[in-house]
This record gives sequence, structure tokens and C-alpha cells, in this order.
Amino acid sequence: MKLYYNPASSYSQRVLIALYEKDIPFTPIKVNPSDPEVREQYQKINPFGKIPTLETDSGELIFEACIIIEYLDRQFPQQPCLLDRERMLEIRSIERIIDVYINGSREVLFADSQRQLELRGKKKVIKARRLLETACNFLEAKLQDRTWLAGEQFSLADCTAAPTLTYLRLVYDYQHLPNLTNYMRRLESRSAVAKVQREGMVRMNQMLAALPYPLELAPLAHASC
Ligand SMILES: N[C@@H](CCC(=O)N[C@@H](CS)C(=O)NCC(=O)O)C(=O)O
Repeated sequence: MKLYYNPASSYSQRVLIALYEKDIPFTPIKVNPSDPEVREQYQKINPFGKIPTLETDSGELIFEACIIIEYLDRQFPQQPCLLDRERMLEIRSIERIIDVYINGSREVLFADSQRQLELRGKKKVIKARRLLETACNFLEAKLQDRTWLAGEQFSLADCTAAPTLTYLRLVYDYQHLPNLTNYMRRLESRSAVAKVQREGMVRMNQMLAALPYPLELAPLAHASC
């Protein structure tokens, strides 16, 4: 099984977390779709030019991070079970909320942070920030009485949340939300998440250094007792 990915890509990281959590062997193939030559070749594998893509041993190509994780969970039933049937709807709904409202808004805020000052903060950005705040508050409420986003078992929703909430700290510091902040600390204490963060850091730091307007990951403050 081959995974076409990039260590700094948050969508790739979702899948890597699932692979590491389940200890599934795979062949990693690093791709940089922003290189035009690489992109042209890669589009023969994924016509959208998006990473990640999973190629199964029978040559089937699977696109979209959440579908790849679903495939892995079906084929490799070992723990953790990432899409528990009983919690399926909630897991999927949280995954969508993170992908669309948190990650989507994060991308809008990121693009805005790289515009000239006088061009920033337009209507679309204000709307994105509102959606982002609503989605973070939604997760904060979910985490009131549970360890992971869909209950006591680590799931697809958490594979999606870990890289998204890491990169979110570039443009939005959510540490006024204690449940979400403590949840991020719990995520970082999982070896699969820590490994993915370590592997992505080098490339991410290179990308941050090349930005016209500098950004930094807001560090997670230490937990108060
Ligand atoms: N909906 C896709 C999104 C994947 C995606 O946007 N990947 C980014 C990297 S994080 C990418 O390939 N960007 C290159 C491009 O858009 O050309 C998924 O869930 O896998």
C-alpha cells in the first residue's frame, strides 16, 4: 500500500495519524504538488492534484483524507476503531464541522494574513471568523464531558482535529477555551500525533520562513493545576 503525501500537509497528516495509530505498514511517497513538474505527473494519479492519495496493493486509488481513513478502518480492524458504527453519525458530523468550518475558515484567515494591511478584514473574512468561533465553541461544548471528540474512544474526528487545531494556532489562538486547549494537550501526548507533528515541522518552518507576512504557532500554555 502506498501513500502519496507531504509531511507538512494537514490532510496528509490526518491519514498518517490513522496509519500510525493502527500501526499499519505502508510505503510513503513524498509529493510536492506546488512544483509544476511534479504536479503534472501526480495528476495522473490524482486528477485533482490533491494530497493525500492511497494506492492499495491491488492498484485501486483512493482520494480524500476521510475516505482513506474509512478504508483503512475497514481493512485493518485493529484498535483504535476509528469509525465505531454506534457513533458513526456523530463522528462524521464532527469531522465535517472541523473540515468545513474550522479548516475552511482557517484557510480564509491565513490568506487574509498574507494580504497588505489595507486589504485585510473584508466581509468574507469576518464571516469566516464568525463560523470559526461558532465551530470552536461547538467543540468546546462537546468536550465538556468526554476525553475525545466523539466520546471515550479516539476516532476519525480526532485524526481530523489534531492537524487542523495545530495549524489553526497560526491564525487563531483558542486558548480562552479550556476544554479545547486541554484536548489539544491530550492529542499531543499521543505518540502518533507527536510523530506527525515532528515530521511536519521541518517543512512547515521552511514554509513559514518564506511568508511575506510572518506568522507563528501560538504555543500551548502549560496546564494550570
Ligand atoms: N478534500 C481533500 C483536500 C486535500 C488538500 O487540499 N490537500 C492540499 C494539501 S493540505 C493540497 O493537495 N494542496 C495542493 C493543491 O491544492 O494544489 C482531502 O480531504 O483530502
